[in-house]
Amino acid sequence: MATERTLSIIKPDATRRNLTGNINAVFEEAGLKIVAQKRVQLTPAQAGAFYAVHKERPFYKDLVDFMISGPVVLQVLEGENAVAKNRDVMGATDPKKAEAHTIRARFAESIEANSVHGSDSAENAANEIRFFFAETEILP
Ligand code: IDP
Ligand code: MG
Repeated sequence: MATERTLSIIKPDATRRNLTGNINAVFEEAGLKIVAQKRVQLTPAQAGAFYAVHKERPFYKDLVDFMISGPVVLQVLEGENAVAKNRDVMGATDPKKAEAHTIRARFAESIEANSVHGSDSAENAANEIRFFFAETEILP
């Protein structure tokens, strides 16, 4: 298994409830190392471009509004199989369908306000990391 990097976002529902540390503990206990992290307020343009793949979906506008409703924590996670491992610890998109130990089962408010984003492939991870971070900001 190769060492990989993935992009994680702690979403506004979770920053609002002061859950950054609880969520980071899950990543670290799973063997994912937080090699870059910054708390930012996304602009509408940034959130819209980041989720452009969902532009035609009925939930797109609400999703962008939600993602700019408060600060997010942008992160690069590194570890063995980091993309799949992060998806495992996140749990299913809909917290009602997520396994009990996962971040979304434990912390998410709804299918939209589901506390975390994680890249879904190595290729998307590379693009998403580049969207938010300069290489000099990533410190393994
Ligand atoms: P993922 O975050 O598990 O990869 P995606 O299908 O890529 O799920 O959807 C991106 C985000 O859009 C979700 O995390 C969630 O915030 C939101 N979303 C997805 N499906 C729905 C829906 O049916 N209603 C409302 N929001 C949704
Ligand atoms: Mg996705």
